[in-house]
Amino acid sequence: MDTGLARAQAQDDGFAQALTAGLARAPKQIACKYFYDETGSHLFDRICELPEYYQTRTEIALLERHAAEIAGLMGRNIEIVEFGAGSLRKVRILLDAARPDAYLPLDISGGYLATVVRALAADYPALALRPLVADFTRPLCIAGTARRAGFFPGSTIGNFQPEAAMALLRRMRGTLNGGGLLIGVDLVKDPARLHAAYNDAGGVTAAFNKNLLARANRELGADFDPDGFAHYAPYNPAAQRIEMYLVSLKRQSVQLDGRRFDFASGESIHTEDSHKYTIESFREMAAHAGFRPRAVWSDAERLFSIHWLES
Ligand code: AVI
Repeated sequence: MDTGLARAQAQDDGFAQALTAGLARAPKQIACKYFYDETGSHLFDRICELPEYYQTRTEIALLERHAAEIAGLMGRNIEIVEFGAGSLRKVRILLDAARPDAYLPLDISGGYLATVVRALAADYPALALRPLVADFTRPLCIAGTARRAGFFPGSTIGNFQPEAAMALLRRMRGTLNGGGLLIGVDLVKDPARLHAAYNDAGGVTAAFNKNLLARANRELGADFDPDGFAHYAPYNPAAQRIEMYLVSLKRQSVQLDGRRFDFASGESIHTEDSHKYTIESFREMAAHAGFRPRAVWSDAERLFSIHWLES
């Protein structure tokens, strides 16, 4: 698991209401945070391992290569706050290098946080573990005055529209008590490479996308026919983003929550945008959000970037 958007739980995350409202809109849409029920989180873990999905392994390699420098920039006596408790593999690199006083994983899922704490407690006996059940996309207040290093890997920032991304960065900045933010950002690149990453040969991303329909059937008693929809994920070069859709392959109707939703053949549900940035465009956005962009690390192919932003 890689992201903060991940691990949204089946309990009551507003899926029913969001889906009925989203299907009533033209064009139809649903927020991408609803991908991450248990099945969706497992599918996302598989995406992170795909040969076509360069992001996860590139970010991990960057963290490993630059851990000492990152730790130096973070400084001593800090707390690390992770926005969306993500891949333990990534945060362990930081915990080992920066040796913070405390780790505050922040996630919408209390169950996942308990797993994180259990996994880390044995290996880091001196580390204070302070899990926080919270939705980091909402206004945030984290008690305490210690200087913090925020951690937001996985290019989850790309799943927000630029205005919302800027607002999120601003809110994160407000929780750092004068510290900085370490953030992973996927880069603009050859569209063919991006296209392959979201249209993998094994069909895992397609299954991840269609799991939204299966989830609606499982949890909400809807009657979607997942085979009646196609996964469609083109790169939009003007907007510099991958757009993900579920496209109806026929004229069909779906029952959900006592309501009927009609689909024309070819009509789509917009399920995700994944924005890509240049190093410069991201630094500019971070500066608009009030940060001072300091260091940036990227791989030789310029696939992915990690930024250290000071507040
Ligand atoms: C979580 N997020 C950064 C992923 C991305 O690349 O935008 C989600 C994803 N969607 C399809 N593949 C991966």
